[in-house]
Amino acid sequence: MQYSQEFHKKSISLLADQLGENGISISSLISKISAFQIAVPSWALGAGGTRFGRFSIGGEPRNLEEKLDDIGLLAKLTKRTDAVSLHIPWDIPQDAAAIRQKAADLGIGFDAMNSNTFQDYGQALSYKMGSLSNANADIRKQAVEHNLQVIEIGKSLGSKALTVWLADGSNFPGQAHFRKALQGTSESLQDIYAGMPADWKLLLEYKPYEPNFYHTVIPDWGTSAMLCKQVGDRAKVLVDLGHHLPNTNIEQIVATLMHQNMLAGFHFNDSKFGDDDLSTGSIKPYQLFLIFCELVGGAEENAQTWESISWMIDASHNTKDPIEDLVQALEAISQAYAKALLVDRAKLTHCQVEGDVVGAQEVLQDAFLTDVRALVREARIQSGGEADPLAFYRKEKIREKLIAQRGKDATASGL
Ligand SMILES: [Mn+2]
Repeated sequence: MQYSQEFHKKSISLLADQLGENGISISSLISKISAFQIAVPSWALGAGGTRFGRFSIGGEPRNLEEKLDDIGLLAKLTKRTDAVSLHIPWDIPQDAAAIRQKAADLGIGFDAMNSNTFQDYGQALSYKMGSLSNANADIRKQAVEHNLQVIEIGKSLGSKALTVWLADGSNFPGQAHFRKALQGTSESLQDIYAGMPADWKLLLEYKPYEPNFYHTVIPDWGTSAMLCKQVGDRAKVLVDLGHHLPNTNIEQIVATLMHQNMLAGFHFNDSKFGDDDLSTGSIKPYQLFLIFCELVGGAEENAQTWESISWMIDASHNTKDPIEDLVQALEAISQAYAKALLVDRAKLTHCQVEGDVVGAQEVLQDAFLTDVRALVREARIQSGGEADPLAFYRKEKIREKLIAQRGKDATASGL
């Protein structure tokens, strides 16, 4: 919706009055929203593919340098991201020092490194039947060595974390030995963990199905947490919002993990049916809000510190301009966070103790239904970002400029 500068000022002052009456300071909200930065994955900058096709948006980044340029642009417009999450082998830097310098010049750091043992890319042994869990010890060893190489590349860039997502599993009964697959995975992860610097953390992702459809070695948060406990203190569970069966109570999983200080971080996206990787907040914004309520509550009640959690977008699809999509995602995440900060937690606790179910729901709805767009915009303006990043992007014809510079058929690496 179009808005004038004057309307924005009126909105923010009205909101300040309303929140002030409830004892909430707007300036402390603005500083929290401004400080909250979400990493962008290198594979979200090109049009995503499906099993059926891929439609290039044009002007996609052709190499790591151009991916950094796109994230630098996003950072400049939104002030909501300050890091990139790289994927190896898609993003192997030719000159790590030069890449690190370029990123620093753009105000971009290196978030968690992602290994890839879910496809073959010319390595000696195939991952067709799995990687860290493979029944063949030589393949497990090769997969461990790949992860160790990813750590080395990450060290050269200043990253401090490794994310492991395993596609390992089976498509038919009898294909895999469940217990041996878990044992192999646990031992492989221990070998990887032993090769990690002492200030790194390991983020272990889970997913119920796909690409395997009968069994997945790490299908859920419980299995991931169990493996992490076998591996070490710096191994924790990564929650990818799309990696759940329909209607799973993800906010409860978040609370449970925080209760055990086992939440490593997030992969933000949204879904209607499965691992759809749709834009965060586009399908289930109330769920996203409830997840943030648990995050804010868990941090305030010292279950786990806010700073110990990693934040990243993991979305990619084939019908939007990827930069516009990321602007929308960063906005949706900031809004959900801002709304969760508005929850009257003392009142909520009172309602819980008194058994006031209606009152508790009102507390949450009050926060969720508050229009925080002006607040998030004000935080962005105060940080030096664009008041309306999407409008700016379109007005400046940035995609057209990227197409002129990189070509209509330029394709980013990824799926
Ligand atoms: Mn993910």
